[in-house]
Amino acid sequence: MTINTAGSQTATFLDLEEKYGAHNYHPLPVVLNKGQGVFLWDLEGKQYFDFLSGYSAVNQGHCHPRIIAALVKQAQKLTLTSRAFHNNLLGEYCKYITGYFGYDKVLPMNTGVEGGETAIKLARKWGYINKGIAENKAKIIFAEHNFWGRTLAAISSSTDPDSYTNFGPYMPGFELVPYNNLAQLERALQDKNAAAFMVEPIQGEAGVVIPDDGYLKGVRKLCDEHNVLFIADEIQTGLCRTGKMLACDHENVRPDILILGKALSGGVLPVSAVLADDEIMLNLKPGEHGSTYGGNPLACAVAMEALQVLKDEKMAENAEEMGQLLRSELENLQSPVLQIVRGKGLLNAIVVNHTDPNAAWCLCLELMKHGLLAKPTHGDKIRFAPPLIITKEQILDCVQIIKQSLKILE
Ligand code: IF1
Repeated sequence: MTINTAGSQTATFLDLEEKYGAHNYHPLPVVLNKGQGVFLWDLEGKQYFDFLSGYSAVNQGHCHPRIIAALVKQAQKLTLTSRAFHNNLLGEYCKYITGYFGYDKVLPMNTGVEGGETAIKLARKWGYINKGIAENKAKIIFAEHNFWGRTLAAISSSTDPDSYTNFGPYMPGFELVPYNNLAQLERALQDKNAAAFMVEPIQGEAGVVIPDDGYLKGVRKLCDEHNVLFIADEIQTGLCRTGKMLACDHENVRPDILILGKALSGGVLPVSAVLADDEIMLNLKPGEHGSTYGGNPLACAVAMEALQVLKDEKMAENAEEMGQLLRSELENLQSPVLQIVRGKGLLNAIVVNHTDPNAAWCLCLELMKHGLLAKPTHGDKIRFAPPLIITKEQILDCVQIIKQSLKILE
């Protein structure tokens, strides 16, 4: 891989990763060493707008002062007790987050995929105990083109060959239906062994695929009619990213199990959470699930501050307003290369219309050159998802960078 980097320092760091790190990513050739708000800086001191936000983990902006203060304060007192003992943060956090989202209970985990695994275990257990499904017959339904992580269970529900090839055999009891298709979902839910339907309210990795208005309401209705749990994976769409606190709020639907992650810690450390009411959550007895770091006091302190900041700084409202501005400005460019501009709030993507299969990658390199960092997803799509604190002036500056960068493809 030949890299034309400005500084030898960058080349040094890229070489270290190349030589000593697994090659499970293909990042843009930039080495960052500082982040603040909507900005990132590289080793040479060049400033960038961050249009990826850590895949929506940095909704509150890089190194948000209140979140960092909460981290530092707690880090000097107590970071981990394990769940073998109680600590003085977990109970307060459980009360705070269940009140914040309106559920009876929370099960704290770390990564998003652990949240997904936890939700599926809760759904299977509920299927056997509450729905009376025969032992080991529970079915979990997923939407095609879903993405919920990299574990063997997660890739067992994937339709992306890059995610599952040569990782078999796969988890049994998983079924797929087309996304945004209520008729096909209804057919699948008629199976008496169906325990849950797990779905992203907007499919992020698939390229910000937004279902028809009414889809989520339809999912809710069908799950009620067929006594199947509705699991919403809001790990990427939640926490103000789409212009509401949860993407489900756009249709006023309440999932039976809500999974959160990423921005739950404002990009500071892995924190995820699974929320559900007692009928589902209390099926789990002591010793049946957990994790070393789940519910650690450091994560509790950070998550409470990260959640409070979202409300105090009205980030959902700003995401809604800035997202509309970004999409309308991009459409007004009338660039022949910008085939589609789509999104909700500040979860947006463009589809690049060009004969060169590497056009999206080339555009991202050009954007990087002009001070904006974004990454292609699945070939021709580029996600535009800045931190939710971005201002109108910054959006307009970014549109100018995008306009200038598009010239390389026009
Ligand atoms: C990577 C993608 C995004 C997620 C949803 C669960 C998880 C994710 C909707 C699991 C994680 C991350 C994983 C990260 C890049 C990023 C990603 F490109 F991989 F697909 F956002 F779209 N549900 N998404 O988006 O959460 O275990 O990672 O904390 O694997 O490179 P996690």
